[in-house]
Amino acid sequence: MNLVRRTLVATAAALALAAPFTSIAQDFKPRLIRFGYGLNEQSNQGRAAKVFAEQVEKASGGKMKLRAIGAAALGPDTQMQQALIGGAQEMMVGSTATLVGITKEMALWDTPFLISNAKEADALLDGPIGDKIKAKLQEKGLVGLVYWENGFRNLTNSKRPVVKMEDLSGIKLRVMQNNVFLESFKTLGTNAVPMAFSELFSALETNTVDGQENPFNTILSSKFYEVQKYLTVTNHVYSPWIVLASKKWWDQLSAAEQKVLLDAARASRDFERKDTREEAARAITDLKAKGMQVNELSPAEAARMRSKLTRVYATIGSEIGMDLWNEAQAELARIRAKK
Ligand code: TK8
Repeated sequence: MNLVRRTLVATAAALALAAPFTSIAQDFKPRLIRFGYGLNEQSNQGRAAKVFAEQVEKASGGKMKLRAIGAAALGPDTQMQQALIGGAQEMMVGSTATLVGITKEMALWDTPFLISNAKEADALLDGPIGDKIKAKLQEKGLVGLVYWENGFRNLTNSKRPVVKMEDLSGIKLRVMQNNVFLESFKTLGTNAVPMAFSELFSALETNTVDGQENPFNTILSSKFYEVQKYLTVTNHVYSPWIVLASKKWWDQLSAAEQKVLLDAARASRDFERKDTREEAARAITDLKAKGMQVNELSPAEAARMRSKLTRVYATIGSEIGMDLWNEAQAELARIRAKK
């Protein structure tokens, strides 16, 4: 290497080193971001929130501090959503199901048996349909960053093993604050009661309700096995979580700050899905070890429940609009054809 080239290389290297620091000074203000979530720190939600916080802090050179606040300490999902819209809180992660009152298109994700495996979930949520629904949040004062996996939901109760549909009759079942879930579980014969997740453990403990439905991960991390004897593997719906920002607040951020949050949100999503799937794969064994009695439905009973539940499809179609419903079905067909 001659001297000129060597000098050029050295200068380029020095610039490359210096560049991130100058841009951090210019593009990043000190920010404190409150990131609320509903489950506890030891849950899949808590672990991914921690990864998100670390990435944000690292990528902003310590300028942006993301404080992850779990166990609904900032309020249940619906309350945090309102705080974001008003600009009183910066960020959260929560269920899409509790967002339906704000953005009705979110009800697509409540469709029983819409998604049948992880590959379909990722492709649909991260593709044009997921983006379109996420974009609808903006006009309501929210920014949707990424979808995390809550997971396939299963049924627990303290009364009896659910072997056939009739076993559900009269069971007081907590559902999320969402009409599709309410209608679905009424259709199956339960006495369905909408309730915030933050009230659920004590409602189960005091027998205010007999049962609930959530993914294996949540049944484990929220210790529902302490107050629920029976677990029925129903996989009746795939639930996403969504990472949200207050639009009022988001619009004040620099492009560099927004990029840090988006990149970190994507990294947290990839971590969260992997972690959730690994935990879910071990969960039945773990829940049995904790004393739960687990049963799978016979194919005939599963088919009966399924055909009852698909009756709510008409309600969802009219709620989200038939155009979006048809687009989602077509997109799913494309995903399935790809293999
Ligand atoms: C946690 C909830 C939870 C959801 C529910 O805040 O409410 O049952 O599945 O994950 O969003």
